[in-house]
Amino acid sequence: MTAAEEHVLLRTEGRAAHLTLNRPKALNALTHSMVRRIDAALTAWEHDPAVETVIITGTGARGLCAGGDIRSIYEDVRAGNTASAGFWRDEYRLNARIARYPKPYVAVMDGIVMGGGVGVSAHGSVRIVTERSRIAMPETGIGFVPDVGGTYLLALAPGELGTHLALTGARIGAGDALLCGLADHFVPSEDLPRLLADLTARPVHDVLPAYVREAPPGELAGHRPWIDACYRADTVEEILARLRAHGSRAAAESAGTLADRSPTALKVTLAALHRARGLGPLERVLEQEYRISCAALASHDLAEGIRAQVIDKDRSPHWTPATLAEVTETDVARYFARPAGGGLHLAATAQEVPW
Ligand code: QUE
Repeated sequence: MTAAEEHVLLRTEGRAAHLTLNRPKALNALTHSMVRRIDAALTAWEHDPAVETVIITGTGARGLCAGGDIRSIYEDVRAGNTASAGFWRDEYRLNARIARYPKPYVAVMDGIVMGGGVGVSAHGSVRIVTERSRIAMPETGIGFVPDVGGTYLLALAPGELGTHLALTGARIGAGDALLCGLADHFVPSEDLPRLLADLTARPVHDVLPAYVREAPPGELAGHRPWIDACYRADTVEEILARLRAHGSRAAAESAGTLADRSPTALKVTLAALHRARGLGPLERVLEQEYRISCAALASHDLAEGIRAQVIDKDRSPHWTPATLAEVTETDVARYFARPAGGGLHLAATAQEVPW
């Protein structure tokens, strides 16, 4: 068995085809070979008349997927290599493919679903959350910027909730994921085995209604007033000033979180979200994220952030530049330039594919 064969289990059961992320010691973090294997399975199942529904789940008790294999990215950056660009190319292409997949793609977003895990789930057509769901785009904490279509999804969230989630990397539960448009249905985790068993015999849209329950209420709806008031600003400096001036504990806590994040990542993230609002389809936004990711590969903060959060786990990254004031508009603009190795080009929509 190759590593990819072990790390993504493929099986069909009746009418359902299962993708099971199976790297539980790394919280199912996605490697390049896992991305390629998922893509190959989607190709095979797309043309297999016996397959009616594709389902993605993760093994282990902790959840679907913690993100990308950022240890490999760390080693790549440290060695001055750019293999990670090839990983992102295939990963973002897969994210777009999931969004356009012609069969129901059921994502079981149970437990931890972060970064790359959001990319292989939140673009699906049937996104299920449970009482255990913990969803986040935490990239600014590793000196990176929300990718895998995260800036597309968060730019579409109500008001400025997506700006808050992208900048702070805050984790949300099921109710808030539904509110923010990252998920469609709440199903209690204890009912998932029966739901998946039913999908072997019947279409998802027939089966699902009997399992869907009202989600426990989230927290963000009650925070909309200060989130919208503070985050609807043109600069990170202005957002931080408004959060500090607001006077509520919640706003002060968010200000504290932002103060710990990479100043460069914060400014690039805000610019990426604002630009995403005018880019149109997911594919255009993924192309922008690819330019940003390639630029981040040459940055100081990405390697330092991964070191501090995942390698050494000292949780005290030394960002360079260390303050927002030192990050210039020219520094930010560099993240939106065409990469030296060429950009990513994705067909805009299924309709625009020329056949
Ligand atoms: C931000 C991230 C990631 C992260 C922590 C962050 C991420 C990721 C992991 C992760 C977690 C556990 C593992 C692993 C990677 O942590 O993307 O290999 O075992 O994959 O603050 O974006």
